This record gives sequence, C-alpha cells and structure tokens, in this order.
Amino acid sequence: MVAELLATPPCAEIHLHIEGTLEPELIFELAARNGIDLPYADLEDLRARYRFTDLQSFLDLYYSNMDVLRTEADFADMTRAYLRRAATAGVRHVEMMMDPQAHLIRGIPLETSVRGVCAVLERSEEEFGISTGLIAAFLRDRPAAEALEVLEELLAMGAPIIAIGLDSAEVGNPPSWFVELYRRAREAGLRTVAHAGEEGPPTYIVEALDLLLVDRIDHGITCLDDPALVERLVRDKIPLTICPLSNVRLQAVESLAQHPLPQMLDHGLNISVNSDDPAYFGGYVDDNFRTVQEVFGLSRAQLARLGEDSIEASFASAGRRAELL
Ligand code: ES4
Ligand code: ZN
Repeated sequence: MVAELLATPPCAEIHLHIEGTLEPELIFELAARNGIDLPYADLEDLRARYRFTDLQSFLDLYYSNMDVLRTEADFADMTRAYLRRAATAGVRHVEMMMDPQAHLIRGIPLETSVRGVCAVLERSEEEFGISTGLIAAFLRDRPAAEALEVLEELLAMGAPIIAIGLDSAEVGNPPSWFVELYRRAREAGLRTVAHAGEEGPPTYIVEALDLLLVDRIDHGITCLDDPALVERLVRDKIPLTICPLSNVRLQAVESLAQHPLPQMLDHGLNISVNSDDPAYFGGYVDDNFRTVQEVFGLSRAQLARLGEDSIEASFASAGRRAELL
C-alpha cells in the first residue's frame, strides 16, 4: 500500500496521443451513436486484437478505430474520459498530441476535431485540476507538403496549439523531410517535438535536433546505441519522453526488465514517464510508474526526479511549473 502511494510522483504527462485514449467501451458507444458497423463482433473480439508485433501493427488498429470519431461531441467525450482518468493517476499538467491530419484525410473537418478536443481542454484546470497544452502532430508517413498545408490551416483558424509534433510510422520516414514544416511552426511561435528513436536509428534523433531544432524528443530510446549522442543530450538537457509500457507492447524492447530507463537515469538524461496510447498499451501514467517501480525498484529520490523532470520538460509557463514542482 505504501509502495503504491509512493509509485506516482506529481507529474506532467507530456507524451500522450488523445486518440490513443479511446477505450474499447467508448469505441462501441460512439459506433452505436453514429450508426457505424464495427468490424468486431463484440468487446472481447476487439480486445483480442490488442497484441502488437511492432509500431505498424498497432498503427493499423489505431487508425481503424478512429473511424468512430465523427462529431465534436465524440472528440469531447474522448478527451473528458482521459482527463478524468489522468486526474486519478496524479497528472497535474498534460501536453497532449492529436492527429488532426488523420481526421481530415478521412473527411472530418479540422474545426470538428480541434473544437471538440479544445472545448474540454479549456475547462480542464477548473474541472480536473489539470492544466493543458495541445500539440498538433503530423503524420511522417504522409507527404510533407500535406502536413504544411494542414499547419497553415490550423494557424489560419487560430487553433490554440502550443507546439507541433511528428508521429506515425518512423522507419524510412526521416525527420529531414520535414524541415520546412518545423521552420514554419517556429516562425509562428510554436514549440516543437518529434518522435525519434522509437524504432528508428539514433541518426533520426540527431536529424530531429540538427534539422528540426526540436525542444524535446519523443521516445529517443535508441540514443543509447550512440554514446556521443547520449553525451550531447545530457549536456544540452534535451528531454526524452519515455513510454515504458508502449515500448514493451510494440516490442521496441524485449521485456520491461530490458527497458533502458535505469541506464537513462544513470546517464543523467532528462526523462519523463508517459503512457503514449494508454487504451492500447495496458495502462495510464500511474500504471507505467507502478510497473517501472515494481521491475526496477526505483528509490523515492529517483521517482521524485522523474516527476520533476517531466514538469521541467513541459511547456507550461514558469509560474505554473513553479506551482507544480
Ligand atoms: C504512436 Cl506509439 C506511437 N508512435 C508513433 N506514432 C504514434 N501515433 C500514435 N501513437
Ligand atoms: Zn507517441
């Protein structure tokens, strides 16, 4: 009991895909509401498909399940369900990614997805005690020109985003293709993050830093294959957003015991613990903390540091960060 209470420090969740919080029950509820015939017989049949061999095997299900998100209310319900659960997990601040482009290409206007999510984020601090920021993530397995067009539309409509990100299938889709997108985002005053080194090589992490000039790296676990890069990440205090259960479920690591989180702590990297796509990977941020605590037996000081690093790595205002620390 005491160990459980110690397991989750006050923290910011800064690597979360809101579409990855869509739980099987809500998928069925939204399908019924929108008159959609799901390709699954029942909840059990859907749940049986949550066994992944790599990132792509997960992405196939993730994009397919998004089909139930049709109206502003659907996006709002999904967002509210996440925040309610995150509040019980000990999350005090969240920077969530959404994939507006993924919805746009299946015919859902940007206004629908963005307004649905934002309507709930606006009230989050008051309703759940969680401050928020929204990150528009772009799909690296789609043309860079399309991403740039979507960014321009988001800017034109005044979407309240604080940053952009880069996600979806990594290997073969290098950061170097997205230089113009990131230049434009910075010009518009946005912060920047990118998935790199989840399945891809450390050179993708270097590209994200050198060419995209990102403020944080999402995942970045393959940096350990390049000692000079680790040294640079430590020296320049580049935060890496780590998602332990995700890495295990997508077989980026062989088992939790093989996860490099302890080495990363030993190197002095700024790392945070995050849930990535909690509905798909077996748990929310508290489940991630509990699991790493069980497997690695982290000290109270190490757990506190993970919480503090997450807050320091966030894009919250200096005032809010001081309040959270
Ligand atoms: C994602 Cl785990 C992960 N990796 C890359 N792209 C993603 N989109 C949603 N989850
Ligand atoms: Zn992710």
